[in-house]
Amino acid sequence: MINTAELLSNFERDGYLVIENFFDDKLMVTLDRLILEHYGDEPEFLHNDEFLGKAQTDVIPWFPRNEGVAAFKTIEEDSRLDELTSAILGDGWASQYCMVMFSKRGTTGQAWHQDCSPDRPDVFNLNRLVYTRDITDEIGGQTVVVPGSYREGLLPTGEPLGKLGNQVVLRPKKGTLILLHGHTWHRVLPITGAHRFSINYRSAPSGTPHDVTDVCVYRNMRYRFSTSEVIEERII
Ligand SMILES: O=C(O)CCC(=O)C(=O)O
Ligand SMILES: [Fe+2]
Repeated sequence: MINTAELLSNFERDGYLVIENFFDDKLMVTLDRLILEHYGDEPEFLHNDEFLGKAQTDVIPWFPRNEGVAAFKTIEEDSRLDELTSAILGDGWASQYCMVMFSKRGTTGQAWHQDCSPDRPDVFNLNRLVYTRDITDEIGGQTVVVPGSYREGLLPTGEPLGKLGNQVVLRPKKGTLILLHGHTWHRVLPITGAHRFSINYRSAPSGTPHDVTDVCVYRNMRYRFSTSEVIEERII
């Protein structure tokens, strides 16, 4: 049983929620296998060198729903997830896309960022992150967040991989659901022990532009993915 009212109030306080054992093991094993099959042994980075150098973000995305991989639909249809999402985003919220983010062993993970600009507090995305295996300190790739930061406006300029005060390290396990407000300051720690991936069912409140996450805010720049360009240098 999930207590939606309590979870909602925690989400509003912190800008994120971690719920362990939300999804059953069998589904996690199936999705995990499909992801490994897709990437194979030597997946290639998609982004250009400028992005990889400046953003210090080593991820290889895959959109399995665009290729009609049916197993990934089960999560979209989960009524408990639907109820929680409605509580957070309100009626008429929309699903944006399902994206797997894969990081190879030995890569930097993801630098501090906000998925979209916090200029307007009511214009944001919600990450609904699913983990098909345990993220342990041996593997690395822990997700790091600053509680309540989604209400603090712009991510401060500074070291893209530096420590932020009040940061909290999350270690999601197989079957964990993390709900994360796109304005929350967050990052992924370096991947040291093995490859690491998460599945993100991005969603947004009714009326949010579909390309709301096209421009991502890092501590040293704003970056537009659709045109692969730095649209603003942020002076550290
Ligand atoms: O994979 C994670 O744990 C976080 C991913 C992330 O930053 C995002 O989906 O926006
Ligand atoms: Fe993010």
